[in-house]
Amino acid sequence: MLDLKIKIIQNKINTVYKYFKNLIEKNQLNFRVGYNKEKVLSELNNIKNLIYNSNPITIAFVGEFNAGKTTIINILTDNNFPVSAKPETSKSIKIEWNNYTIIDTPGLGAGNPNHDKETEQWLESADLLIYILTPDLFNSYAGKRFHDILKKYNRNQELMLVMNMIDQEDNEIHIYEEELQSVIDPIPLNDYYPTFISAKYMLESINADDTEDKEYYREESRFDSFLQTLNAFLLNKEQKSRLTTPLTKLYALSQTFELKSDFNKEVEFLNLKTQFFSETLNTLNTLFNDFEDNLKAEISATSGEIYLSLDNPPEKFKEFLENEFNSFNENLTKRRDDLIENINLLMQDFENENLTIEKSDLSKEVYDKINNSEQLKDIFENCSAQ
Ligand SMILES: Nc1nc2c(ncn2[C@@H]2O[C@H](COP(=O)(O)OP(=O)(O)OP(=O)(O)O)[C@@H](O)[C@H]2O)c(=O)[nH]1
Ligand SMILES: [Mg+2]
Repeated sequence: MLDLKIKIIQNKINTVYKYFKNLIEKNQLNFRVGYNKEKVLSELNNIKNLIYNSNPITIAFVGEFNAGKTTIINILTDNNFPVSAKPETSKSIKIEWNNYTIIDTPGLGAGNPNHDKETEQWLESADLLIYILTPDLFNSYAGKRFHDILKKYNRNQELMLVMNMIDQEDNEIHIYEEELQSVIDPIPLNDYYPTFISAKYMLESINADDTEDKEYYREESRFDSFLQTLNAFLLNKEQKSRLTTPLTKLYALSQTFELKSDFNKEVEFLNLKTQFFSETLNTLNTLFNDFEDNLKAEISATSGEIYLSLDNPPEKFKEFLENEFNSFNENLTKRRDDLIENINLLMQDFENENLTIEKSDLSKEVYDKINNSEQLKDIFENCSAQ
């Protein structure tokens, strides 16, 4: 059922794609430096493939040089790519991992423009980003660079923050959290799924012979919390990223050319629609987040009740347990039904709002213009927004 709704959104995005395709194929255009008609059409074709794509999504590990990107990827993927205290990775490396494609990029700020360029390409194009920082962030250029990147690439919704090398200082995690928050204000830090780890300790745990050492270093490395957060991040963002990536790319592509004739109204109309799609996606995402939070709350409430009852078991303990499980099931069913209902309401709003846009003065103006111009009819043929 959810799949079906996503299909509707995919079809709408496809309509926007068709708009663009006709616009580009049938018009006189001015291109930005480095672009021409063939290039734009071929990129557009790539975007079309993305709309319904089920290819593995790409996760780029980015951040300062020497922050431990390759070390972390090696641990995750059980590889042995070279790491070093000098700038080490110079070309991006692709690694297939659990249905994802991980990209190891060269670090930023090593003073090599080719490294920075290579990485910036992934900052733009990877589906999801994992930004690796170190506590060093706060006494170097790294903090400013991180801040600038957040601003320039506008990938807030697709970025996870990992602070590595916490073994280097003896701080409590909340100190790092507060410092990080001050760099990214006013965005709440938790939007970025922050985790704080030591890849070095994780390696020591892997290589330790002694079980006690293994456990000690594993705990100190905080790698388990990283894995847990990474899982949540991927689950939550994956579906959304599959939908927003083609939209973001269409938008970026629209910045590479301009029409020689006056299409301001059409552009305004398309922007209105794009914005409205992305708002719907955000709401959908919030619904899922809330559902997940509620689910966790139900689980912890029920297990809490049972846990407390163990100290002082009620007389009919079996019955008590049955009741607990029944009410847990009931609550769960209700939460699920609420979610489905909310999604249906959202989709209804989506249709209504779409209709309002279609019936607006702006829309009327655009369609009148199309109807009265043979050239425009040709362009928008077959792709009037349904
Ligand atoms: N103290 C400490 N050192 C680490 C940690 N993780 C990695 N290192 C070391 O930091 C150095 C850089 O690690 P890399 O994994 O090569 O870092 P990178 O981000 O891939 O570096 P580039 O490829 O140059 O961008 C190596 O000497 C690692 O052994 C950590 O958690 N703590
Ligand atoms: Mg590296």
